[in-house]
Amino acid sequence: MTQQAQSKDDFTSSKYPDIQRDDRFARLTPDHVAHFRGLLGEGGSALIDGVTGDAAEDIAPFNSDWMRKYRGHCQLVLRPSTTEQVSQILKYCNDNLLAVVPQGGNTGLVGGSVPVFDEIVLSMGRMSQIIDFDDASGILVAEAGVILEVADQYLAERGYIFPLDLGAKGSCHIGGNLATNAGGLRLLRYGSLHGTVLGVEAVLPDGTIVDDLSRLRKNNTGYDLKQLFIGAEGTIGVITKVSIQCPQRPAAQNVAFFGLESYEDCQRAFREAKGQLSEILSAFELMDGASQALVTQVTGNKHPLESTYPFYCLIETSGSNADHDSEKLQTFLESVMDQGIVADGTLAQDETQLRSLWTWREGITEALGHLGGVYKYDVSIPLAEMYQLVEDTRARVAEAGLLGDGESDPVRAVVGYGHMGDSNLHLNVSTRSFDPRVEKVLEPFIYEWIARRQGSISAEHGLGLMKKKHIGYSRSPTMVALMKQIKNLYDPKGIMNPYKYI
Ligand code: FAD
Ligand code: 2HG
Ligand code: ZN
Repeated sequence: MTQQAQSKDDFTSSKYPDIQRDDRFARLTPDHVAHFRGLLGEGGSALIDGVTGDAAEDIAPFNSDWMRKYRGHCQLVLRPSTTEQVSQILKYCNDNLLAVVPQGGNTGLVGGSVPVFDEIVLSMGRMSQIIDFDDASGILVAEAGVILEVADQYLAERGYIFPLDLGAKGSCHIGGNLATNAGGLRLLRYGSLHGTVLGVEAVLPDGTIVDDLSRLRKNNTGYDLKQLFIGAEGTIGVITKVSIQCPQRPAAQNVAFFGLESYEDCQRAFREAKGQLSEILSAFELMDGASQALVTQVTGNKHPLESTYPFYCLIETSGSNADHDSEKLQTFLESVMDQGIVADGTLAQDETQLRSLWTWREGITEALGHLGGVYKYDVSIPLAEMYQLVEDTRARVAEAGLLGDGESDPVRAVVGYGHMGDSNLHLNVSTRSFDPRVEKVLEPFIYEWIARRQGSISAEHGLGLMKKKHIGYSRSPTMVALMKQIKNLYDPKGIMNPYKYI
């Protein structure tokens, strides 16, 4: 995926000078590198060493995040292939006060997966084995570095589905998905990873291996400690293995895509979809007209609907009977059109069309990434007010004189889309390049707007570095203090993913 090139000034440490390197942490020496080389073996791919030699080009992708917004100064990437190696690495880092950033597919959108200064990157890409699958129960056990799409293809061949799907599936790891508690496109149907994950194996900073790789659906024996690793964003340990309950793959899937005249109509359509499609509804996604215009601009593809509308919705059904489901969806579409809720709509006639319709929703993030820097806000707000945030932000950016079509206008567009079925909006401010003037107009305005409505400043992407200073908009001082206690208990020396949200 081509993104904008980065310049010297793009280092996180230059852009955010208020973040200072913690001098408690040791600086890497050739002796440290020799130790890791001894641990991981001489094999070429296990270690990328920029300490004793020049490895700038090889290390660059591990230093930069997917958005090209954050960039660190890491000089050493370690790529273990076993849990024991992860344990030995972390123990050594803990003993020697070397800071570590766990990294999966590096698709995170809040700057959590890359170093800020010279932290070691612990990349999980070589821990990519599927360990076990039980055909009767649907329980999959796999290493953390398995790519989400690979896991899903493995399951597809066995009649099952991974209970999470998202646009970055070709790159993100299931360990990274757990670490961010990713939500994705079908949370409406399969629920959160907090419910589907049955077990986790993780390594604590002192090298302790926590074997909680349960394959049990029910297990009420004290605190459910695995939950702490889900959504911890690499701040208390490294997830090395995952056990997850996978549902039966639906025999039939159908997709409808329609245009609507107002956000109120989107809400009415959602209400109708729940009523009429109930048990087969598996996704209800929202896209505004501005987001679709940008996807059209970047891809050059013909939009599925002839006319343009201020809003679009994508509905997916997943069931066991194709004829029954498509009849239901057809009746639904006729009903919402008769009621004047939906202005125009189309139904996918085959698998190719189904995939093509999905690209108009799934492909927004990638398309916008081609146009420059994107400020991303991933928020939960009560449904009735959800789109108002986009309108208020657009008005604010315009008022500040930052929005326009000219090359010198910093902001190209303010767009909104997201998982309407989960009241999760993605507000994206598409700029020609990242610009502190824009960031100043957006923050803390957006966070204050959300806090006033008791929303969440992070619905599914996490806090990372981006929202480190802003956690207080969604969590009380008591809760933040409890989180700090947990962090100190698991990582008393603070070596795990420092400078990030906790
Ligand atoms: P990384 O980006 O490598 O890491 C993310 C965080 O997890 C970091 O803090 C890192 O330190 C930590 N981490 C990674 N692996 C481990 C591990 N094994 N143990 C401990 N900590 C670890 N998110 C959604 O929720 N829903 C979406 O629909 C969605 N769509 C996306 C679409 C695109 C095109 C992109 C680029 C991103 C999208 N995301 C979405 C963001 C999402 O967070 C990630 O795609 C994914 O969950 C991160 O996985 P990863 O392996 O890339 O993790
Ligand atoms: C999605 O739902 C992802 O497409 C990414 O969560 C959202 O890029 C974004 O802001
Ligand atoms: Zn999302």
